[in-house]
Amino acid sequence: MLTRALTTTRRSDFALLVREGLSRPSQKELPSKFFYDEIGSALFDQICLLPEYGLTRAEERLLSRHAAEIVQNLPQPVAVAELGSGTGKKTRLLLEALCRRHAVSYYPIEISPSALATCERELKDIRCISIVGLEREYLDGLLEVAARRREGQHLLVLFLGSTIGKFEGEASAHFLRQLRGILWEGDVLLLGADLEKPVDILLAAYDDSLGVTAAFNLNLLARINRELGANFDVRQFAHQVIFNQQTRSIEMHLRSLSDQTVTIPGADLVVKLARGETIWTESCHKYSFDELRTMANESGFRPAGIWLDPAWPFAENLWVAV
Ligand code: AVJ
Repeated sequence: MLTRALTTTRRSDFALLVREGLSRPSQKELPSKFFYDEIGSALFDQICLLPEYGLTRAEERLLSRHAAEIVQNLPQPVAVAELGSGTGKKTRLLLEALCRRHAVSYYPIEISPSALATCERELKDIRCISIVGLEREYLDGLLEVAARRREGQHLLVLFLGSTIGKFEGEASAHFLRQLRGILWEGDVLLLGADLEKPVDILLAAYDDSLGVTAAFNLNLLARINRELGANFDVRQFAHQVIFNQQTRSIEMHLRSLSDQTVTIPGADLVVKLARGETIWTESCHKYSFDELRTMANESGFRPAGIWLDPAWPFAENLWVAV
């Protein structure tokens, strides 16, 4: 149906955060949100097909089995906002179930224009939804959706795929409290959370034998070359995955294979890397049930439903704003 996109340009945000992350005196880092340019988004779609990466299939199974039941637990009428739209494949299952009750406005919020375009293309055939894509950061986008809501209309926020796991430690609770602050009592959050599982399974999921995840990780350097005119020799870096027992998180790093100096004109920066030094690119926290319950309570939500996949420990959580 109706498709519109609201766009802003943020090239300078990329330059700024690359500069900040790579000038750190100790652990250098790059924000994982920049993985998803056109190539990165395509690589992520391939990751979701890998036998080792069971996460996306687990969530797809949960939504295809339980969409009707999830929808029964929602207030109505409801508008849907999704944080990070991905390809729209999982969202379709929910939107189709929702459409059996009433027509739905769907607001995918996404900083990657290519991901947003894919999602809009994939979902526009669902007749009872109107799609308004917002090329924004999550909470900026959500504020905009909240401002457009009609009298008596509730919000369903989708935060799928365990993307919540990228927030380190206290940052996840902080993010959820901010999100809660934009919502009204009775609004709902559907939160996908990957659960704790044996470390060998996790390591394989983030370091697959075909090297797709390695390419996904290395693409961040290639993107800095393309967009900021840098001269990273991508072959001088290796994909490295560790499980951090303290934080219960998978960490992805890019390890420098030699002493090297890289120039990044677009970020006005020259970086020196020692052989063996890493750039930390992503954390993916793995949750326990207790932790999810505590997180809900501490951020102003009441857990109202949880659905679990039997094959790959993953939880779809329905939380009501209180
Ligand atoms: C999209 C953040 C949920 O953490 O599993 C997959 C990203 N990185 N393989 C995840 C990812 C490497 C993914 N999230």
